[in-house]
Amino acid sequence: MGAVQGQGYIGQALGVADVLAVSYFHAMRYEANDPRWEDRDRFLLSIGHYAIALYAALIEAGILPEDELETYGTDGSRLPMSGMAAYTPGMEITGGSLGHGLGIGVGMALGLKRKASDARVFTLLSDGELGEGATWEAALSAAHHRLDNLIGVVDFNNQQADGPSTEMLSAEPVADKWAAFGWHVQRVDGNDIAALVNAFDAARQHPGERPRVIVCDTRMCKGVPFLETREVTHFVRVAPEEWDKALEALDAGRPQS
Ligand SMILES: Cc1ncc(C[n+]2csc(CCOP(=O)(O)OP(=O)(O)O)c2C)c(N)n1
Ligand SMILES: [Mg+2]
Repeated sequence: MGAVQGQGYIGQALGVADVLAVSYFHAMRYEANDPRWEDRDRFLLSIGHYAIALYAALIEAGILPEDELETYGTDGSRLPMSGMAAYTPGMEITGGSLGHGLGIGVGMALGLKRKASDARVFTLLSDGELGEGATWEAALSAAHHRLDNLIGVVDFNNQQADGPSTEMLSAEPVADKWAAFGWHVQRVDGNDIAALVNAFDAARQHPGERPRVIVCDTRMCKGVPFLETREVTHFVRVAPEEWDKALEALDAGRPQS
């Protein structure tokens, strides 16, 4: 998709791909041919600029057709650059105005409980969003309402628009903060599939009546070494001749099955 458009938030997408893989192919319940199925687990993309990453997951999951990938970011496409619920099957919310996803997740989780549903709400948020007051208001509400059906997933890539999050407005010690707000907390290497599988299992199975959060330390541009080492990664610039090299690096790193 990035190569088609010549741009895109591919640093974020590569960093969070493992988290999405475990979410969609291990942790979540859904029907690919019925994205509005009432009993589905909801996946909320608070960080609308990560849409390119979620489209890839939705294509792999069979919710979106693969040939639509070529239309990414073009006029009339169902795959706009920032995630929008009105356009895309499987896109539960219109995120992108940052800081709102967790609050929406609290509302949905509360609603599902009132309907006696056992569906879960997964909300993917970013380290940059930990600098938004509304995120912590939502965190407070989730614990107050004992929302054990809400799973927050933080993509902690330690990057935001102006530089490393820990230097811009640090949320550390981040696990302690979630715990103080009453959440069941885990912090894992977000590019380690086995660690993610364990964390998602533990989050789903934890018996306490508490919301749960998985803070995932991820690496921007993961899997493409010549991009991983670039200094400015919020919006990584990829030269026209570099797209093929990036795809080759990803193919070379593919695990043997
Ligand atoms: C409320 C709000 N403020 C500012 C922005 C502009 N903005 C878009 S992405 C971004 C960076 C946010 O941090 P994070 O999501 O951690 O960035 P990344 O990891 O993608 O670099 C900002 C400030 C926005 N979309 N919404
Ligand atoms: Mg970030």
